Amino acid sequence: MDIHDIRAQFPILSETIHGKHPLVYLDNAATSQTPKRVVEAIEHAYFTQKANVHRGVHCLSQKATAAMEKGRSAVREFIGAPSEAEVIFTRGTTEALNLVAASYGELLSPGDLVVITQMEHHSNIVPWQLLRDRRGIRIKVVPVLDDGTLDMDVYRRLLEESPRLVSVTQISNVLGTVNPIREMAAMAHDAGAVFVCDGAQGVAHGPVDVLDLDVDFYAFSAHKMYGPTGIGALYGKRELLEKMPPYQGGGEMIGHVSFDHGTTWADLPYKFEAGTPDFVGAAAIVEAIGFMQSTGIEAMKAHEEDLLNYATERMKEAIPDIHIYGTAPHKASLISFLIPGVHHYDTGVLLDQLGIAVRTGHHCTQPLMERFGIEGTVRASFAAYNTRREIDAFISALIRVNSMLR
Ligand code: 7TS
Repeated sequence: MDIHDIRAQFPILSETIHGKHPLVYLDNAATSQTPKRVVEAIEHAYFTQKANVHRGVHCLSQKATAAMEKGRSAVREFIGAPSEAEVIFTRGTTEALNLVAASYGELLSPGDLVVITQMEHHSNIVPWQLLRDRRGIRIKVVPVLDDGTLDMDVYRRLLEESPRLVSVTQISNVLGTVNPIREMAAMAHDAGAVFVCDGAQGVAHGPVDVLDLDVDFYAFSAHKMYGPTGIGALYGKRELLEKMPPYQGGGEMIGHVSFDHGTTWADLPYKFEAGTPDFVGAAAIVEAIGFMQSTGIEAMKAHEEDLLNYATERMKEAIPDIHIYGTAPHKASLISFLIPGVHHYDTGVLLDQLGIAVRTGHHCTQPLMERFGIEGTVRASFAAYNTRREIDAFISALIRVNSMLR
């Protein structure tokens, strides 16, 4: 992996912050930066083939449609889905999870059990709570242990209660914990439950194969994997998608509409894609996947692991009593931490003054914050283009923050 070559593809990485500090972008778990080839694909789509998809006889519409469907094929291949019919474009992970909760949720009955975990992002909690309010399902939660791993004993016990559905994040956006998704999905299936995986953090940090994981649904966002914002996808097993009612109604998702003879649905995946889709974003996903594949997904993972280990060691050296949340043996490249006695927000603001972009707050995981008895953390999250030199700059800045605020 040639880091100079990679960085050259991201013009923003050469920007300065507050007019003087080189940008050190460590907020990749929120959104990654975008390589030129993705932005060029967006420009190309707007300048040369902007026409509404699927409904045009004219050349531009056909080009736009072909580009969007090429995006779908690229996604299918990228996540190892068997068929394009099983890849539904959504606005992102949030919409994908809402789709499952709203639509698969229609197949659940009052009293049915849904199991989630204490480390879920709000987008994998609230849709199930909305479903509970609407349909009277029950929700039970797998707790998080002190090191940030899931309490698998409780998971096993909850499965004995025959849940209908289990929904778990592949990687915690706060703790970095990489959950044993394949094992958890197999256990859920043995118990007769459908398994949903929130891949928002997982998809950018290692190869994904939905067949190997044997998940029933997999949700992710393109903007966290070097792609455009506003688009993501839901993979779902065909036999489940076939049974599910549409999520939204509108153009493109119908077979035939009639006031007198009933309305029928389009085939998969269009049944779940009402309205004009983000066909430009769908076309540009091809380039985000291309970037990841040409860089090498395993090489990126190894590089990020090196950054994680280096940053963790250097942080502990620099501030021995720093508190790191999430120390699971399998951990993705992010570190949530607090300097004792210093508010996470103050740390974030001062780091920003020194050119370091980190995220502070509850990271849309308030139940997890409650579990650890805190309001929020500072989170540094790494991507393929980050370097050890940037980690050094981050640590120097952290040392300054520590000496100023304590
Ligand atoms: N699930 C997880 C695990 C996430 O980390 C996020 C976004 C989402 C779902 C929602 O994704 P979206 O693209 O639909 O918004 N996480 C974060 C974060 O950690 N900081 O900002 C967004």
